[in-house]
Amino acid sequence: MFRLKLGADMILVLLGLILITGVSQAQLVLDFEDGNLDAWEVIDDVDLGDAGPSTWEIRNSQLGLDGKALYQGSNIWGDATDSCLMGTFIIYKGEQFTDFVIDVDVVANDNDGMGLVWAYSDTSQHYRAIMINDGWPDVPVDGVKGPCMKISKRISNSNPWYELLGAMDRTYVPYQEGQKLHWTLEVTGGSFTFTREDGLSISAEDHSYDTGYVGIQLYAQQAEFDNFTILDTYPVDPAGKLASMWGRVKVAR
Ligand SMILES: [Ca+2]
Ligand SMILES: [Ca+2]
Ligand SMILES: [Ca+2]
Repeated sequence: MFRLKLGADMILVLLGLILITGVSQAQLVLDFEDGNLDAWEVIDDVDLGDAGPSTWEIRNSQLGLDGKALYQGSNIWGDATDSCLMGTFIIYKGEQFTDFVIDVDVVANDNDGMGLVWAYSDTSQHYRAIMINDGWPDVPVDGVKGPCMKISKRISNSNPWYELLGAMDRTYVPYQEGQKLHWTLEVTGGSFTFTREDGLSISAEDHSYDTGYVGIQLYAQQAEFDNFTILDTYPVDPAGKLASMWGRVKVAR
């Protein structure tokens, strides 16, 4: 008959295991210091209006970030009718994520569209949070004209491209151009919260897409990015992991 006697030391070990498995989270910091963009894929959107292709590169920061930074210097923008803030993506292909927190340093060299994308499968399937200080698009297909910040779901590679999930326009505060900015995006179980360094924040919820790649989207914007940090917060079978670790502890005794 199996008998388990829980001594105080065993209880401490078990509590320690629960703590370790419960909070064990992998963090990835992409600081671009190795000059290597092999893990990233550049995708310029379809039917673009003007000024492509994109020119993503790693350069020594010229805008006050740390050492080397990711930079996009073209003014690539727009679908043919310029209706929904499209341009270019750079997607980190090293790993896919479900629940996570992204932190990134940003400096904008223009007043146009920039933001993050996630649950990215391809140009027709992902989410984005994007902001713009300028007054575009002139005739927005989703009804929200800049200056604004919004969260959208990409649903097609033709009109209407994106479905609006959340928007801020009258209360939007323009970001500072030429200054070091910081963004945080938290994604948990289909809830999204994008927060800027000045506290301006937008949230939305959707459950169409879950796992996918993460990256950056620009519309007519030149900007540097650095310290692109991804904290994976998705619990990978914590019960199974705990059971197997507990089994090893018992065997060891
Ligand atoms: Ca750097
Ligand atoms: Ca502009
Ligand atoms: Ca521009």
